[in-house]
Amino acid sequence: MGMARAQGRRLSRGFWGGAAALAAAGILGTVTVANAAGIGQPVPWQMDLQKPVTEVATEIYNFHHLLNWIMLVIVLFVLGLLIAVVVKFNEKANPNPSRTTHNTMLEVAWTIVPVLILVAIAIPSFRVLRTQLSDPKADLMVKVIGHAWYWSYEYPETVGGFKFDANLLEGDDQVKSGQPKLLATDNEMVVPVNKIVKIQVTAADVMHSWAMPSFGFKIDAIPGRLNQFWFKAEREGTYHGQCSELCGQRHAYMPITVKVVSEQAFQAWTAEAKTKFARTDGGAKFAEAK
Ligand SMILES: [Cu+2]
Repeated sequence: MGMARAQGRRLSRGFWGGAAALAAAGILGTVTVANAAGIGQPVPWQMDLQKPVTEVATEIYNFHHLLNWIMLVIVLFVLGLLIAVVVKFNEKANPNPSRTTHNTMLEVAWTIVPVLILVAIAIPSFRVLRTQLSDPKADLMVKVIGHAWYWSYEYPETVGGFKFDANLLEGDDQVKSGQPKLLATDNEMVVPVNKIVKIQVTAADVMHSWAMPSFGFKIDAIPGRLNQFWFKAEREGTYHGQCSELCGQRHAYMPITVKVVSEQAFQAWTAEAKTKFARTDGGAKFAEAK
């Protein structure tokens, strides 16, 4: 028993060594977070997730960072134990190994502590799910249709009833626009800021997926089915995403661009879009939504 206690002391020294390493890594982690990514599009050498601009994305972002910290603590703790074992309990340093096989306190601890960690993870995890599935009342509905290989958007009669395609902006057009390569489209989906936008997503040919990193979601576009998701962008700007379901030859060339604008700018846009784009008969048809 005396030997076990001595081992316990040695283990605890390993633990404090790990804790010191953790502090160092914490400083490193802060530096990484400071090198935060761009808004609405990735940047070269990006380490972090794209800056979130919706409630759902913010919760996912925070949850992601919480998990990283928990992971870091566990990894360093295990690393500390491993180093302690290697250094202090090798054959040379510890020629007469202990024959101890059970330690009730230790066994209870290493059962309870992981359970507590999982509970601590489950709580914010379910909170994110609840926000995602909260399904608030829509201020604007937009129908999104995936095609091989572009997206089209239909706006309801309440804002003018029109539809248009959004194709990849390439060549000189892309260079002149100053928009990022392979991420920008000729026509953008435009939505008002701080309004709940619901999208109903389907596909005309094969499966696609409408994904917008800074809004914190991707949703499958499946022929013959209608998927629905909501977002409330809290910051004006231009946001880029990509088709995220391998859909064929030009899968990498059907980006998504969403412009989040003020209410007035949105009204100005719909007034223009009404004449510019093809009219839908009585506006887009939407599925019954809560
Ligand atoms: Cu696709």
